[in-house]
Amino acid sequence: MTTKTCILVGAPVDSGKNRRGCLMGPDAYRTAGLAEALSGLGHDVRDMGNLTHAPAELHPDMPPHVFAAIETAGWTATLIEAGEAAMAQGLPIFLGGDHSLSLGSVAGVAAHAARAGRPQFVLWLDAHSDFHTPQSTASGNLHGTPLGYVTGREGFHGFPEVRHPVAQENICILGLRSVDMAEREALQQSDIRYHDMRAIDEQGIAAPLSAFLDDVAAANGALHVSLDVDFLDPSVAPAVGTTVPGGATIREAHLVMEMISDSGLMTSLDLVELNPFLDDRGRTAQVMVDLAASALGRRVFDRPTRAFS
Ligand code: Z70
Ligand code: MN
Ligand code: MN
Ligand code: MN
Repeated sequence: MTTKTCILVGAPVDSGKNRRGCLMGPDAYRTAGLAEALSGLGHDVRDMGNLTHAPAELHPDMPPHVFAAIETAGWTATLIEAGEAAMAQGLPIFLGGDHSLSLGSVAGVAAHAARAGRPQFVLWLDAHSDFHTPQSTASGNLHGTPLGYVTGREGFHGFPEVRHPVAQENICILGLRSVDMAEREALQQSDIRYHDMRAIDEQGIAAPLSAFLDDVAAANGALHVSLDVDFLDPSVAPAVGTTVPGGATIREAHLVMEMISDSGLMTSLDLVELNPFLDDRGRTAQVMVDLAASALGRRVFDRPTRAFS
């Protein structure tokens, strides 16, 4: 595969839910050897260090049950700017941080794509659909809202305006097995494509992913991949606050990453929801680093490059 300039963007976002610990994520990825793994594959790696969030103010229309809305709004503004800037330098890898960082990372990379005249696509690897709005969330946890925000759903009062919403039909979610009622209805009415674990058990994970990658290639799209730790089964990735049994295996997850790498289409990546406080001797951080390496060309044996469109 071609050599990339990988821009590591530390985003110790911990405001997207009540349980603390994701702020330690960026350093756990560094400790597990992310930079060394990527440079070992021949990539140029630049670690930008950790961001700190911009100040923000509470908007009177933000529902009061929403947790830490001001801090997350500040992170969103910071990450939009950092994401757009990092896209101009290479392939950003956002080191989370909880999934509320993706309000900013996705909006930022989408702004870059819009300026380059390319459609933005998003592959969401997650047990959850994260399609809530601040009004529809029952938990009040904004890590359950990034796909709502970046597609331009209403109600994110006090957050930066989404100037370049991601088209629903350009989003594919894989791994679903925990979807709230309000989200289910909104998802079913949307053009987002989603494949729950039952569909993956029945058809395998390669078929839906391959169809999506074909569409990205045909549209000359930019592809953002957002990898939530809870996409994986908790038996192999315990370091996450919201464990849901029945997740992807190590083999399924590596296959997804290898297919992404073979496609040559990925332009940005989030590694989110790692809570090192809950880890077992660093094994979840190591799995996430291994998966990032697979997405960036690590192989046992090379295969002939698969043609996407
Ligand atoms: C639930 C909520 C969620 C991630 C949990 C869970 C959301 N739908 N997202 N973990 N990454 O609270 O809105
Ligand atoms: Mn560019
Ligand atoms: Mn998530
Ligand atoms: Mn999740």
